[in-house]
Amino acid sequence: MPELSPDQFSLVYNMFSLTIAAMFGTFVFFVLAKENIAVKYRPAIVVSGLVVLIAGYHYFRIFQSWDEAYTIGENGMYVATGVPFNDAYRYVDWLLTVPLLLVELIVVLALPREKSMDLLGRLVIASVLMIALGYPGEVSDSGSTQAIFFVLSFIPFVYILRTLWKELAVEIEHETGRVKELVEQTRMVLLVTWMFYPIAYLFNIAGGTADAEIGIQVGYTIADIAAKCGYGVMVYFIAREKTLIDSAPASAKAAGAKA
Ligand SMILES: *C/C=C(C)/C=C/C=C(C)/C=C/C1=C(C)CCCC1(C)C
Repeated sequence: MPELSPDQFSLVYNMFSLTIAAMFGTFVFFVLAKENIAVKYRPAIVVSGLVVLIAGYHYFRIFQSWDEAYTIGENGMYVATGVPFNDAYRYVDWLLTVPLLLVELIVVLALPREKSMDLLGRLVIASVLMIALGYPGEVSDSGSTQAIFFVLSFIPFVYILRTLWKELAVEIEHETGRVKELVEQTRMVLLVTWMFYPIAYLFNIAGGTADAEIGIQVGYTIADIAAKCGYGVMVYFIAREKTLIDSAPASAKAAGAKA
């Protein structure tokens, strides 16, 4: 654990605190907003709520672990207490939440059952592999181990993004108007936010300096808020729009389809 200046320590401390607030705040939003959504799309909102609840809990533990890992030394810098900072909370969190994020999207699209199951099966397996293969590199101090597991984890990462991009493009063609726009935007949010993770991971390879440690923690934290809260709210917008369309009279639906 590198020595940190008070500003560096506080930046991470405050980012963790902000993330706890964002996760639980978004959870309350989903609980309240669920009522606006037709029963058919509600599971997507329930899963979005689960994701931010699970992540909020893990951030609480990550926050505690950060606080226990450092103490103020005689030189006024933050030094390691000897209690290791627990990276496993983050990876356990991803192992649970990443497949659920993919479920959110597939459920709200309401694809034909067989298509949903096929896509989900492949994406969930790939996402579990991606996280499980990233972990040994994240906790290793050896540059070559970090690099090898980066590459191994990157393979399922590309597979997921490519599958979502290509296969969802076909499904998006069937959507119209506002829903189509929202699905395209949500897919883009997923792509951009997920790219933050391998970039933040690269700070590991840059070495165990204070700046690298800050880059990793702040990078993952910003990515988690965007990829869970921001993306979850996008999924809610899709569900809301589909609810409105489904409950509109048939004539309005036809007009909507033409627009
Ligand atoms: C809410 C948490 C999310 C969306 C986490 C996503 C995590 C990734 C996309 C992680 C990807 C990684 C690589 C592609 C290579 C290096 C190791 C990882 C696990 C950081």
